[in-house]
Amino acid sequence: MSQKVVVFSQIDTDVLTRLQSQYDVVVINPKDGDVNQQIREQVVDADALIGAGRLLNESNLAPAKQLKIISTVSVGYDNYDLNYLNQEKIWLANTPHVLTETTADLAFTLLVSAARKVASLDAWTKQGNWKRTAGVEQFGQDIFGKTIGIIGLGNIGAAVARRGFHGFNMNVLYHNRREKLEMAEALNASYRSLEDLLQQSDFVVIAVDLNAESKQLIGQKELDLMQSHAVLVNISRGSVIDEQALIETLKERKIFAAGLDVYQKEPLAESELFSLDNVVTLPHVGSGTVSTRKKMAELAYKNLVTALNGQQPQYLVNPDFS
Ligand code: 8YV
Repeated sequence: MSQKVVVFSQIDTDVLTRLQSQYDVVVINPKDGDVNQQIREQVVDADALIGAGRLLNESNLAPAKQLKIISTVSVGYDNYDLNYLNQEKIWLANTPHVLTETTADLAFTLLVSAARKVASLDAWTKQGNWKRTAGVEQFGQDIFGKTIGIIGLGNIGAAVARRGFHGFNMNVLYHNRREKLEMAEALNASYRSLEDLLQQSDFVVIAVDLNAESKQLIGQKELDLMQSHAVLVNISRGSVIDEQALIETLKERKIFAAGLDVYQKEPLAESELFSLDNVVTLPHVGSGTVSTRKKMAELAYKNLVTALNGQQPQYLVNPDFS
């Protein structure tokens, strides 16, 4: 009797084909009706789940009788109820490292685009507004030699720091739950309190994991500490920022601009953000290159197969269900 794998979101086709050659695979298709109901029905005799971007908790996992692992095609895992998975002794495996540089590239893409008004000036030009030499209305902010403040000095935050220091000769500040002295020294980064980082940075990049401590970490009080020429970039999770406070801050032009890849509710179907010319909005594409998503899918596949073969996967979020 082959083991059953439920695929709960779109994954790399090569990986899907490999799974289908090894296991009894069921692919959840939103066109077939309510996805959570499909998960509840299919998870009953499933041995593994693979996918990303969906809330998995007791409400849709409770019927599972023999679920051994959820292999997420993501490094973040805030959309999984880890307490429930630990209680039910269900492994959660993720895909760190392979997406670090790609996501850091996207952070700088947002930083530069927001600083130099790339998105709004592209639209302005294409609408035929360029009638004479561009003037102060079209000017942006310098980046080279400025100060970048990174909130969250994990793998992605460190990659952002390297780009700032080596690529743009920036003065690198960081805030983290705890100081990372060795890493900071290697990155030429200086620790600051959150308040000092927000006050001293020309560019603030949020690269934290979403957890109880970082949820709503950046509210109106924190935004009000930023300089009027400063740019805020968020590549972490939308819920790290009070999104309405950010909208008001941008509407009142209390900061220069923002570059966002993540939002409190995704997909972002409608938002006041869409009417603002000082925010760049991307659709959660931090790791969104073909090669990186393939690497993530292959790593998630390897985690799943290892677990179904009775061994402990390399990248377990909860190795001892703690
Ligand atoms: C994922 C991400 O593709 O890895 C993460 O945590 O945010 C992205 O790389 C996204 O989470 C999938 O929904």
